[in-house]
Amino acid sequence: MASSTTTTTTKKAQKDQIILFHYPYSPYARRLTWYLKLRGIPYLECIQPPVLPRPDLSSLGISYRRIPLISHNSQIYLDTRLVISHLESCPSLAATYPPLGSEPGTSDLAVQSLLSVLTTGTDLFFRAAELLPPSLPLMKDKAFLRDRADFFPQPSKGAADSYALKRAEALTAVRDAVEMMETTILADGRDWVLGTETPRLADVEGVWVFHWLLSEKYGLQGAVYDAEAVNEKKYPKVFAWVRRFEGHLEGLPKVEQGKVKGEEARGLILGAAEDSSSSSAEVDATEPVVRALGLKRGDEVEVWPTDSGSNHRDKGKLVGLNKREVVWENGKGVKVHAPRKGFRVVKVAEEGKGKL
Ligand SMILES: N[C@@H](CCC(=O)N[C@@H](CS)C(=O)NCC(=O)O)C(=O)O
Repeated sequence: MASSTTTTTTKKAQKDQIILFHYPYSPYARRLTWYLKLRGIPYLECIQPPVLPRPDLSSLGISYRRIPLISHNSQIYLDTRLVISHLESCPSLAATYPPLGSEPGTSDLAVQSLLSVLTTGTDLFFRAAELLPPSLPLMKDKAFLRDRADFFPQPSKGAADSYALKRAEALTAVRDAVEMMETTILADGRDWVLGTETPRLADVEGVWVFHWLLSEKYGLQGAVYDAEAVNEKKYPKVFAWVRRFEGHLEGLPKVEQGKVKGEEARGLILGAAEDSSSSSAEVDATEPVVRALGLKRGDEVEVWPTDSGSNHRDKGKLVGLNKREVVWENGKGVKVHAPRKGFRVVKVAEEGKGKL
């Protein structure tokens, strides 16, 4: 949302240094830049091309193809769900930048978590993506369309739904989510999801898909192609919430410290990768997947997301695995963290022992 300056100075790795790898029109990336801005957490950005290849990431030994991802203290964190929960629970950041999430043991935390499930754990994002207007220049770009055919789960053979029906179903799914927000959480006219003075993590979790589709300034114009289904008269509270959120973010000071090119980002990350060897993650022997696979620290594992971009799989030596995350060290010596939710971990079969 905010613009940033280009820096030419060479940067040194600093404590709590965050590098955000993204491209600005990614709605998932916006979810993260808003989160960082609301907390006031500074970061460097390393802008990535919207389609593969992404040599900046391959040179760090990363096959994962989704955007955004971050490095924090030279370790890589994949997927906004893990990035946010990692930043929320990081004690050194919390000392300066108070967390945005709700307290454990509260119904507010349930609302926050369920909104996260709605926007990142259901098919809502995929349905919203089906509403990308065909008039968009990107939608006429063959290279982009080929690239995204590798990213999105492909329909099963024989599913020959018409384009019009697919879009109508997508709009129906989006309409239902808008209606749910209008008639439940926002129904009493509150400004923010939890009735707070300013937006909290629950707002970030909830608003980003709606903002992507409905914002007049930054949204996908023409995505909601049938104004009869979703319009401001029918859903005034949702439209006002999206606008209020955008206005609030625009009023905050910027937190980007500048841009770094891939080479500089790589220098910062690889240069300090050895210092990050004291990762606290351990392999939790009580985890069902650890038991099922007989996993131990140091085992060679393969990890990939199951909902999209599943053709891009990472391998490395297992460092830790618990309820929240799996951590491995890749061939470049970089520690990579992925969430357990939405990711699969398997042990790489040893030569001659057959596949798992
Ligand atoms: N669950 C992931 C989803 C991320 C995602 O789907 N990002 C989209 C961009 S909005 C993406 O990676 N698209 C394909 C690409 O850019 O290569 C997250 O929370 O980070």
